[in-house]
Amino acid sequence: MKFLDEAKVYIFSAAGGDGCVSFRREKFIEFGGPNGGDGGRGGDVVAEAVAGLNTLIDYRYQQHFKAKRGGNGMGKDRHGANGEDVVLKVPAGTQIYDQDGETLLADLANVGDRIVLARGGNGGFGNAHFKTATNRAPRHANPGQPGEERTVRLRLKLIADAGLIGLPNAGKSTFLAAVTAAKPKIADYPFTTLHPQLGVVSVDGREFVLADIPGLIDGAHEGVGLGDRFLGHIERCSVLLHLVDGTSEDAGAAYRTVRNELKAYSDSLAQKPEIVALSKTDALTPEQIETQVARLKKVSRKTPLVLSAHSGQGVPEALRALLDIIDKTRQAAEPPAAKAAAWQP
Ligand SMILES: Nc1nc2c(ncn2[C@@H]2O[C@H](COP(=O)(O)OP(=O)(O)OP(=O)(O)O)[C@@H](O)[C@H]2O)c(=O)[nH]1
Ligand SMILES: [Mg+2]
Repeated sequence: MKFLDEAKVYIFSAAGGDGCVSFRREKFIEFGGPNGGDGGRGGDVVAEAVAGLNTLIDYRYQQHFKAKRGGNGMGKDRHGANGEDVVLKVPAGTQIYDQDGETLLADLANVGDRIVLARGGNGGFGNAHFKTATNRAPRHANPGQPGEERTVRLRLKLIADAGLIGLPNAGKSTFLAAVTAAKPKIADYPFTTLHPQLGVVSVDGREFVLADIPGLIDGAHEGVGLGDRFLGHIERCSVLLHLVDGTSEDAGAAYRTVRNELKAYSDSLAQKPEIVALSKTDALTPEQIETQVARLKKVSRKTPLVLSAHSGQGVPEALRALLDIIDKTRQAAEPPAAKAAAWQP
C-alpha cells in the first residue's frame, strides 16, 4: 500500500565470550588454584524509537545488523568485555513484525520506546567458577552461548507532515514530483490524481512527508468531482500548501472555492496553518504575476509565495516555510523527555 513504508532487516545478536581455564602460578605459592575468568556477554540487537526520523529509508541501504561478540575470559580472574549492542534507530510509530509479516513483536509508538529483538549469548564460566571442595583444580570452562539470528519486518504508517491542496490542475502533482522521488501522474486535465500520493521531501538536510491529494472543486463536500473524502488523509498534517494556478482566470476566486470546501469539511482542517502559493509562474509575465498576487492577497489576507514547479523558482522557499511550521508543531507535540534527549549544546 502506498501509505506504508516497509523494510526487512536481518539481525544477528552475538555469542558470549568463552570462559577461560587458567591457574594461579607464582613463585613460592603452591597449588595456586584456578583463576580463569568468565566470558563477556554477547551484544543484543535492540530497536529504539528516536526523535527526528520519519521514514525507514535508511533500512533500504543497510539491512544486516550484527552485534559484537563478548570477549573471552582471561587468567587472573579477568572477565571478558561485554559485546556492544546494535541499536536500530527507527521513527516513532514503527511496528515490528516477525518474518511472517503478521506476528506483531513490538509497537514503538513513542520516542524512547525500545525492545530487544535478539539477545546476545551469555559468556561461559571460567574454571574459577567450578572450584568445589572435592575438585579444587577444575580443568574445564564453559564456551560462550551462541547469539540469535532472525529476520524482522519494520513497518511504518507514514503520516504526512504537509498536505497539498488546490483546484484540479493547480500543479499539485507536478510540485510533488519536483520535490520528492514520487512519480505521480501529471496531465493537463482535471482529476489526473485519483488517489493520494506521498513523497519524502529533503530540505537543508532534513526530511518531511508531503501528501498530494485529488483536487477539490466547488461542491466537493456534497460529492461533486471526486468529493472531499481524501481530505481525511491530510487531517493530521501540520501544515497545508495551498497551490493556486497562476494561469487561472482569477486566483482569488480559485482560492476561495477551495477554502469554502475545507470549511465545509471540518473546522480543524480549516484552521490548520496554511501557506498560499501562486503556481506556474514560469508561464506568466511579471505584470500577470502582480495582478494574480494582488487578487490572491485580497482574498486570503496573506502574502502568497510565488513558485514554479517547472523552473524551480520559489520552490526551496516554499519547502523551508513548510518545514518551519512542521518543526514548531513537532516541538509542541514532543514529550519533555524526548526534548531533553534531543537537546545538544
Ligand atoms: N508552465 C507550468 N505548467 C505547470 C506547472 N506545474 C504544473 N503544470 C502543468 O499543469 C498541468 C496540471 O498539473 P498537475 O500537477 O497534474 O495538476 P494537479 O493539481 O495535480 O491536478 P489534479 O491531479 O487533476 O488535481 C500539467 O499539464 C502540468 O504540466 C508549472 O510550474 N509551470
Ligand atoms: Mg494531481
